Amino acid sequence: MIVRAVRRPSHIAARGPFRRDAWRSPLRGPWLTSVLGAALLAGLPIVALTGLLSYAAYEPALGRNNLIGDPGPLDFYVFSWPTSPSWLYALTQGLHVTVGIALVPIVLVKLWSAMPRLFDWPPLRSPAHALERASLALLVGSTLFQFATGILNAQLYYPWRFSFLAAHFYGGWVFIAAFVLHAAIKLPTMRRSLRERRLLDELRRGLDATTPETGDSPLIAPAPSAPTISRRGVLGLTGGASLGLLALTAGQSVGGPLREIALLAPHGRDLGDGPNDFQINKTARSVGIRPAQTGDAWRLAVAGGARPLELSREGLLALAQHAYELPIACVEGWSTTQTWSGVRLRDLAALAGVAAFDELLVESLQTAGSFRRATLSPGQAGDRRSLLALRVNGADLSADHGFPARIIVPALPGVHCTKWVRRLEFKVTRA
Ligand code: HEM
Ligand SMILES: Nc1nc2c(c(=O)[nH]1)N[C@H]1C(S)=C(S)[C@@H](COP(=O)(O)O)O[C@H]1N2
Ligand SMILES: [Mo]
Repeated sequence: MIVRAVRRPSHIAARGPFRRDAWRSPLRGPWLTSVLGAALLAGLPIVALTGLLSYAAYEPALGRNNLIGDPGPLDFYVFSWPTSPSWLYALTQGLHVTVGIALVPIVLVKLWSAMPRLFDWPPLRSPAHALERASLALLVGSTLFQFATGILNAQLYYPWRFSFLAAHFYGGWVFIAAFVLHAAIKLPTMRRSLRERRLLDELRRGLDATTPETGDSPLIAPAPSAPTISRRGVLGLTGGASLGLLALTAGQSVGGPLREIALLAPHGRDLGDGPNDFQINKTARSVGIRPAQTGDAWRLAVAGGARPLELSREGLLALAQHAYELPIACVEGWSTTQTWSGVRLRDLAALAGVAAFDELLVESLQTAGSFRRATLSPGQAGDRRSLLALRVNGADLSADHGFPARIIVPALPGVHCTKWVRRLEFKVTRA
């Protein structure tokens, strides 16, 4: 037969990690992998969904704040990001980053538990097998990529040349597709395996009672070595590490006493003085804001209406002042709630004779860097709590917190709470 004449990979002996008996851990098996898989099935969808929500939150006017470029087919926005509740973005992005970080140990141990499957031999048995392996490669690759880029970004560390947002966004879609496929394929196996052993029983078993799983799963070592840790030990260490990361991270978003132990929070926690003593991402000096620019000569321009304005800080302080307790919620997961006071954006619009607008363009004194401009939707600029803030907690804004004026809008991602505002332009973009 012709087929016989072709030398097929199955005739080549497996070597190294491709040999099934190279994998010796007596703990590996579908049950352990399923328990870890179930934890990820609960946690990863939260991370993926809140990631997409973050993308939507950036986006008051389609395409405007999209740093990636023109909206494409993956950029579906079914709603305009709301301003209530004011802590919405602090919650969604806090979950994204905190749950993501807490899942790290589970992802790694899950990868360890399923490792033999990454070394299937022969590597490609059939078209179906090839497809399954391709989807696994995408799943593992995109997971590692999302975690690595996300964590480094939240640490403000960019050891790469590509755009984090574009890479993390499209990587997110690859992950979602591969994850849904993987979960759908594995769900029956997972349910069957979880029924075979009860978690509570397994948690009672010490090292002595730790025996290999039984069955014909390729995860089970054909020649297991003696156990050096129980399944209880592995799950305890993994869960403990996960809870430990949670405890050291959550405080940066939750606040209160937990903030004191948010040791993994990337930013210093005592950068200001008195009422201005709360988190600072970028200092005035670090982005090149000079005291001369923010002194008496500073004017706020308000454009786009029938009566363009130039207002000094005194002029702004002479207008009706309003105070609200609102969070700044950074895309990197941390947030901080303070009492801001200043002039309502909608009052400024009215004063400048703005009739209707599609977006509010905010420009900073800052000339370089990504966060010097932002656009707000009419809903965001029109909320009565949306301020051009001049003071915080009863004191003038400090230079680092955006003196003379900064944007504070409920539920707005922190990146758009522009500091050192120089100009507001109410724009009509639709004919
Ligand atoms: C399963 C994995 C993940 C998926 C599917 C995912 C998805 C997303 C998406 C779609 C965005 C919005 C991007 C944009 O606005 O263009 C985002 C933002 C973000 N993600 Fe993830 N992500 C994942 C894991 C993580 C992890 C583990 C971290 C770690 C801390 C993380 C940190 C971040 C940060 C900091 C942002 C905000 C970036 C910015 O706007 O500057 N992500 N994520
Ligand atoms: N002009 C300007 N405004 C800015 C930024 C900036 O770098 N420049 N950083 C933004 C980001 S990312 C956040 S989270 C909030 C709060 O950052 P802060 O702690 O540096 O004030 O301010 C935003 N406003
Ligand atoms: Mo931020």
